[in-house]
Amino acid sequence: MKDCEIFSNLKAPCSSRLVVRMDGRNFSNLAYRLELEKPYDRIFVKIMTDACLDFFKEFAPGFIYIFSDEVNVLLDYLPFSGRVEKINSVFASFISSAFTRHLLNSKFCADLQDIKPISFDSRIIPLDNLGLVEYFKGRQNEAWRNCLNGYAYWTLRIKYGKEEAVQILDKREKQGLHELLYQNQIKITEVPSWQRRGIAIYREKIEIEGYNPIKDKKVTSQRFKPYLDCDLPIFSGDFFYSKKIIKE
Ligand SMILES: Nc1nc2c(ncn2[C@@H]2O[C@H](COP(=O)(O)OP(=O)(O)OP(=O)(O)O)[C@@H](O)[C@H]2O)c(=O)[nH]1
Ligand SMILES: [Mg+2]
Repeated sequence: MKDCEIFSNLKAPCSSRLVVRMDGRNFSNLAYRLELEKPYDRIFVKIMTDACLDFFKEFAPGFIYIFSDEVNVLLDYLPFSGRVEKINSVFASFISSAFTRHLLNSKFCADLQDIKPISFDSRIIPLDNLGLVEYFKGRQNEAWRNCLNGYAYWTLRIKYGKEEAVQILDKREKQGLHELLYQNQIKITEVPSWQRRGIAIYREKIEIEGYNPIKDKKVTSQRFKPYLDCDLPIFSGDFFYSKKIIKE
């Protein structure tokens, strides 16, 4: 029967770095059932980032980028010998469990009777250094589109039904959306940076003061701590190289 496990030998190439992208399954329905604030719910975002901090501590990736129900993990190493089935299944189940744990500890825990078990899908994207920068720029553009559309959609929903709002959105140019929001007192370029540009987790160097009893003097040492960055710049090569997320 082992012969039937035909995908078990499928391996990611060891010459590239890997991004694993996970996405919450049917989270539109979850948002509806939990009555999340629209377009952004701070408690939902905290549950997502807390789950990702658990992930960061467990698997020590180089970088995590989060927006909406999407988690992008950049790995510094090849886990599970690069076995695709193993990486996808372990990572997606870990993030689903971590998310569920934080959901149960949140104010939503009283409303969970009608909630189906949480799941995330997962896919692997092998990339070289140039591809990595382009990839994360692309995901950040998607976060921005998501922000613009989210605000525009929920502004339209005040006056229009679901289908009508979608139809109006489909017809409007990007500039038209800015104007629509502006007329409704929303300056989209001034909403919090984490809504426009997403959130990241990476290692930040910190200095720790200590004491060396042999030399009888104060010493400083350097440690790396996971850092939750809610005020990201627009992604560029500079960002990834200066933070040592990508090395030359
Ligand atoms: N109200 C609210 N909804 C959110 C928030 N973050 C994510 N969502 C919801 O999550 C959905 C994520 O989009 P998708 O991944 O395309 O939709 P999905 O329903 O998860 O569909 P699949 O991923 O294909 O299973 C959005 O459409 C929102 O409905 C939030 O902060 N507030
Ligand atoms: Mg989803």
